[in-house]
Amino acid sequence: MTNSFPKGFLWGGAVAANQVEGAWNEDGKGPSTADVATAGSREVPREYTDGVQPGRFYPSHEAVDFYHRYREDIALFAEMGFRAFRTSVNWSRIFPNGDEAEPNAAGLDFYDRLVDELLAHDIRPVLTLSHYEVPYGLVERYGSWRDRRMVEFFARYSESVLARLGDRVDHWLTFNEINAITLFPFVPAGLRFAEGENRDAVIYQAAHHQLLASARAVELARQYSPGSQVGMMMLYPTTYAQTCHPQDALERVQMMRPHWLFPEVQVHGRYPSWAEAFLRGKGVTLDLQPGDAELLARGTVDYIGISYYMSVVASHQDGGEISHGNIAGGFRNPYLAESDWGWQIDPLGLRLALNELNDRYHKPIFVVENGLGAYDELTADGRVHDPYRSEYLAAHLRQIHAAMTEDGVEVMGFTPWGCLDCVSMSTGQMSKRYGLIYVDRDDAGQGSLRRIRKDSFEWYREVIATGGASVLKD
Ligand code: BGP
Repeated sequence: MTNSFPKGFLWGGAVAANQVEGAWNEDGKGPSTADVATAGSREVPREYTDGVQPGRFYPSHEAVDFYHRYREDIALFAEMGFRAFRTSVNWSRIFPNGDEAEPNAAGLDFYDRLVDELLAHDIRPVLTLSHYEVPYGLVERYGSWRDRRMVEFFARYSESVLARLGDRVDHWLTFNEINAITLFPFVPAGLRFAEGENRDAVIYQAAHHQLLASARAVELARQYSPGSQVGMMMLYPTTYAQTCHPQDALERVQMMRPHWLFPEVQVHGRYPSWAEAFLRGKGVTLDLQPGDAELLARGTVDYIGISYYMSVVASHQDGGEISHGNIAGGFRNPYLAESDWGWQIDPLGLRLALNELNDRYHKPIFVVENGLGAYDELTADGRVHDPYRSEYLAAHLRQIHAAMTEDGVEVMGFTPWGCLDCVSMSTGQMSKRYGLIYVDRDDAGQGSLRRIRKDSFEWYREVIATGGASVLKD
């Protein structure tokens, strides 16, 4: 173990349904929040239109056509030696409007075939029930997660998925980056606001509904997928106090609270002691109903899934230049390099994240997202030479290994983000690529969709084949 990762370590890759599948209106699928997101860039924010508007370009509608090409893609994952593959089930494939009484059989059939294909290659599916898409019908009719009825709609959806796939899937995640609701509320939760409304009141009430829904899904997983492990999943922004000024240290705690709130509830099964004052400070009084506390207490998770891309800096006063790229906010850290999209690169911050989570929650941690969004060039030799990507991943893997061997953290596996190039969540671009596999498609949706192994593909194959020893010896 000192020179490699443990035998059962889950090496693999991760994507999300709405960013790879395409086929946005095939086989009965309804539109989702992801399907109303236009293409943007680092400078131009994506627009979330009111329904799908004719003449606009929506990158998720075709994405990289995984819906039709999953067999070819899974064969490539198997070639790299994947033991696990994380994707999500697209809610609006199963309940096209979200509030139907019965699921769409064709939607369930697709995930059934997908799971079987993975298992045939000895790759374990890691399935997220909700990854950044909500059936658009629920946004229009109920205002999405601001409405408590969403808990029942989600439970019905989860039950359909778990009943169908529960016998073959042994790793589940309930909500992707559940804490991101406070950072960009439309993408994970379909929230829109009326003028003058207290946004925090809407956000934290919606978050409460998601926490209840997550607990329901955990309970249903125990019933339909016995023996499986169910995780919560959060974006982890390691946060540094800018100076040793005590107020900066306090600021750091305050910046982390909106993130910690979620594992507090999902791991411990109750709101932490600081929650009430924290929410009151934002003018929020939660509508808690009889039975909520008991449900949260019953629906606790087995493990913590994290995405880790960056660290941030907290300061109680003007901390200098704001780091505009970092989706988690904060000030620029002069000690760190950044990606082409301004995300600050900090491998050691991942070791700190793993330690902090381990110290607080004592649960196994699965690094289900990490990676470098970068411009790639398909060169004249028909290849993509991307040493920057393998260097980035290797540096993070070394820190995971250090956390395991030197700090005693239990890490279950590593599934780098966007193992197959896909549509960027924040910008809608194809040119922000994370993949080990290149997909021939550009920002305007043009291209053959052909798959090409990047240099990082060969690198990762070697990493997996050697149980990680190849990155530890460098
Ligand atoms: C996470 C999301 C993913 C994903 C990734 C990279 O926040 O869970 O869906 O896309 O970030 O982000 P982006 O695509 O914006 O570069």
